[in-house]
Amino acid sequence: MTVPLSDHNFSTRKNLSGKDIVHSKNCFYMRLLLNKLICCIFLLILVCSLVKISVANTKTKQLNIIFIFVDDQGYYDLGCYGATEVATPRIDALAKKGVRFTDYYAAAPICSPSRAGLLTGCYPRRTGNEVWVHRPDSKTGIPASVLTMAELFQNNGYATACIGKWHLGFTEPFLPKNQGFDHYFGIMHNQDKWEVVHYEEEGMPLLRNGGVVQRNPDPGSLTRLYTEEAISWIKKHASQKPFFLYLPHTMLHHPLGVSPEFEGSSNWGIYGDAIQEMDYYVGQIVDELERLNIADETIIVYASDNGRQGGRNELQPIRGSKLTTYEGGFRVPCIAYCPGIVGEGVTTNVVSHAMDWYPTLASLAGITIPEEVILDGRDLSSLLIGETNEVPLFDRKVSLNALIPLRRNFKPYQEWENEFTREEYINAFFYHGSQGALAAVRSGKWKLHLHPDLKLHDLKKDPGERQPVNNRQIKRKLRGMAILFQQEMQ
Ligand SMILES: [Ca+2]
Repeated sequence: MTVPLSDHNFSTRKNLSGKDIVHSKNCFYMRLLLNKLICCIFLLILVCSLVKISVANTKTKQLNIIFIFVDDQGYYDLGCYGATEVATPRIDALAKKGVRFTDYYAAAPICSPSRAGLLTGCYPRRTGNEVWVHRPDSKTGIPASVLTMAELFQNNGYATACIGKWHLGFTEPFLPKNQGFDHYFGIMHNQDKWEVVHYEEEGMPLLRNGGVVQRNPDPGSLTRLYTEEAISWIKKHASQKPFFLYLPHTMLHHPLGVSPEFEGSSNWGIYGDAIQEMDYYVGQIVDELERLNIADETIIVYASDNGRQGGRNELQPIRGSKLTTYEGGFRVPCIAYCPGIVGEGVTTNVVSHAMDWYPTLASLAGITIPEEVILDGRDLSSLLIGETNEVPLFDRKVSLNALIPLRRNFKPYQEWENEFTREEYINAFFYHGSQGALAAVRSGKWKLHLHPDLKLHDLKKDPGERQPVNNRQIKRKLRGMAILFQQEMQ
């Protein structure tokens, strides 16, 4: 007896004569159907998995890094940090769609040590780069024994480039190509009179991998030239290796310059014009990432290498300029942006600093920092991606390089043993003057100036550092941290 499939009735045996056979055949077809269904589900799962793997393969390409390091931009000198004299819509948009730091510190109040701090993840003095700047006739730089952030990324399969001002040594061992960069384009030094004098006869060179592109380039052309080189290099690598692009601009360092189309564009003279040109060219990079469809796999960090000046109105209380150890010398704009990965529209007041980028970017790229490397930076990747809203505790491995700070030496004397924890010590920030001497310590909201007298400030109440607080216990605590830090750095 043949039972058409449409006559299947698996629940009403009584309606069928010879029901056992029918039931048996019905069962057979049911099994057949079930088998087919299972096969279909299996195939569906398989296809979905393959699609997923395929998507994953395109998206698990390691994160690209673009670090835009602007020179001498003060804390209040972007729209998103309170500037009213300039319009910076493209950089402000990065802050609006990313993470903006309110209490972020450069490693130093001057160019070379600041760059050393960023690229090594260490206080500049740990690598012998704490004093003033490297002139073109400098014989030193970052020692070969130090694994720079660029070397770390290069060793992990990244294409690497430095486009812009180097300022970290000019003899062979200290050149960008020997510090982890596959590609270099830019002026190695400042264009001020102290450095130009070295090239009096032949003129200061704009270089591409050791070859002279031009001599004594117009400072006003450099933001555009660096950006064009950066975009060309990004396009070359977008579909190949992940890339690490370090883009230390010559602007906004003196001598200032702008392209003709930005002259007079701001209400703040040539400095404001140069900021607006910078904003435009940051926008060009963002647009190119979107054209290349890699915006969501590329993190952009925008930060200044040191401060410039204090506030200009009552809403801008911090004071002090570049070279000083007041907040105005160290506290600078810093923004991180990567749609879909970095938190959106976050403003954080955690005390953070340039040395944090080394372990943070390594973690975001899935790179484990080798065991022998000691860093002063902390892995803030969990903060950036929104898993935490504070610096994570160091005894919990919340991210790949979270335990890094525990490699630092922490041996408090008996007298300091109960004054502060290891956590507080690691999270403190140590300010050094332009000649490399330890000048101040910040722990939480407290900042203690060490010279000429101990002066304590509550930065939450008094960011302008104008009303010293007499709190013996806090003074003693921060002084203890300073003493321990001096020991650690010996
Ligand atoms: Ca600088």
